[in-house]
Amino acid sequence: MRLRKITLREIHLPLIAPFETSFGVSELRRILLVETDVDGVIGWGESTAGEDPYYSYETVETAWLIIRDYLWPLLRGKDFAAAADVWEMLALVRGHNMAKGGLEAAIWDAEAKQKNVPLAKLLGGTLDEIICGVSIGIQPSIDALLGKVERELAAGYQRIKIKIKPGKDIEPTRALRERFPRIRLMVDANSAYTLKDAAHLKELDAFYLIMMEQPLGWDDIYSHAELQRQLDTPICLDECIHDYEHARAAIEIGACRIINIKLGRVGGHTAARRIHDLCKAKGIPVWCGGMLESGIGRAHNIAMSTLPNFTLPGDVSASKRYWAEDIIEPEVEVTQQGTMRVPTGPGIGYAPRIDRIESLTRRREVIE
Ligand code: OSB
Ligand code: MG
Repeated sequence: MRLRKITLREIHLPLIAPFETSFGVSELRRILLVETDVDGVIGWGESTAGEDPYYSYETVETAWLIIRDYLWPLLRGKDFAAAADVWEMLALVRGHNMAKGGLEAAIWDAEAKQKNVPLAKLLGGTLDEIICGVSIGIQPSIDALLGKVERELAAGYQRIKIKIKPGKDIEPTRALRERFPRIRLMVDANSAYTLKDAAHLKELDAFYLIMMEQPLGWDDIYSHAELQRQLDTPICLDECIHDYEHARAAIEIGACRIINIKLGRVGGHTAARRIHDLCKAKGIPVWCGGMLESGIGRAHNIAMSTLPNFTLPGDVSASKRYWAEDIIEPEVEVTQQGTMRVPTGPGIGYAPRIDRIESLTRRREVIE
């Protein structure tokens, strides 16, 4: 296989409602789509880099530059046997996993299409239905939050995650737990606390959460181990886990009992699968995180979630929770049981709507 051409596009897609986390509010997604031509077969990927360097240091701008000026030259004119070999070929570039992940995922889609198999199968996925949860941004009031959770539960979602930050943590969680005593509930702080808040975070133990996601520093594995020793609630790491070695360190020192795998954060399917396999061997359950992706990134998340250790509901939810109209066909839908059926067509199994993508495109560059 040889990569012949890359087309980068930045599309602008307004969220149907603002999404607030401890690091800011997102209303309009700027999304970097990566189209790869692999021996004439087209594959699609999405870089999950954000508009601003707040979740991680990457942005749409940095990912674009890294793909064009550093990743493309590493692949140009080179033969490889499979998409699984691409991650290693990009190793010269340190970090920039969201840039790598968007490109690498597109090559996986192309290989699956070339072989006429679903991407999930090519990855070694074994599940034909995946389980889904929702991530709910910080709400203006507790009533607004309760109403929102009620609607998501009625839609069938199996797990509710709420975003928290100092001052908007204990009370919303308490209110939800009182109203819905039996649901699978969790919180995600996106690194809004420090170890000085340990006693405060310990108050959340009273609400028997299935986990607390990334309470401390985005790159601080060690402090999470100190915190985990003080909490009954399992810690799940998100931001901290950039690669296999971080996952191994976190597990070995007891910094978490669960890991959220995001394709972009770890640099694509090959890296994600390695982390998945490590967690499986160590008895650490994983689930698929989300980054407010368009249908392209969402489709890759679904394929990844078919690996056998994705035993907890992921932040993989229906297109219509985010977009008035998605950029793929059909849109991603969830069943009344809070599951998704994995598509059986070749590659990601959802067709990019080229006309719609073109009309949303603000910037385009062909690299060959
Ligand atoms: O921490 O999981 C996160 C969105 C943007 C940045 C970080 C996170 C999130 C979410 C949304 O929680 C998940 C989704 O796509 O639904
Ligand atoms: Mg998170």
